[in-house]
Amino acid sequence: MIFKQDMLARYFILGTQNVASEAVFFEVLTQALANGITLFQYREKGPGSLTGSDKRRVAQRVRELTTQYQVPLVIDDDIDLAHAIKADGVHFGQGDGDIEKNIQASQPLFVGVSVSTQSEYDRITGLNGIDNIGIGPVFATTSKADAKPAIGIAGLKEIVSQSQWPAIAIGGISQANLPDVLKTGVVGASVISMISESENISQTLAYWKQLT
Ligand code: TZP
Ligand code: MG
Repeated sequence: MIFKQDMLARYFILGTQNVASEAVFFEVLTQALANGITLFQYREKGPGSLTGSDKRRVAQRVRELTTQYQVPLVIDDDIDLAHAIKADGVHFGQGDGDIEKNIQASQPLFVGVSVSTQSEYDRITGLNGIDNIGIGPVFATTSKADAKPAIGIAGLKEIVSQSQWPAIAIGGISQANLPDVLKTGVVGASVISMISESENISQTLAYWKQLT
């Protein structure tokens, strides 16, 4: 799949550790796919996450579902899995090893990189093979145990304004702060709990669509 920045508009992230069960994981994912997310990132990471053959089995089913709904699929920090299931992209955090080696090994898939601070941005400036960056956490988050300090709207704006790549915001994004987030120049927002904890995913996504 060719990378297009429109794919980043409504970027949903989920792993089985974010929800009560595998059944709930697929229920939430299916509703999100059916109601207008533009990209899905499978992020199986942190306490309670699956590994090995269980992760591979879930990822395979995620690939089938995303293909069915024609939504691009990105795998967090697992290049081998991304190639094995024919995902569309890979995403890396700053702690996920040598970034240049990761970019190389990910080709021809598209590549996203997380950036939390100015110095993290400076470290990747000028690198080839990056398609987008994710900036945050913008606000406090309960979805990532080892999240860095929140940078706020001002911190987000500061990095977005210099970014040579399409940038998305991440971390603590809610329906209430989404309008302010989208005014910073990002091409989209990425969320876990705004969708995974929504009582009405179709309504949440209808609201989001109408803002973008
Ligand atoms: N990276 C920075 S914050 C975060 C990740 C994966 C978690 C985002 O989850 P939520 O529930 O949208 O705050
Ligand atoms: Mg690339």
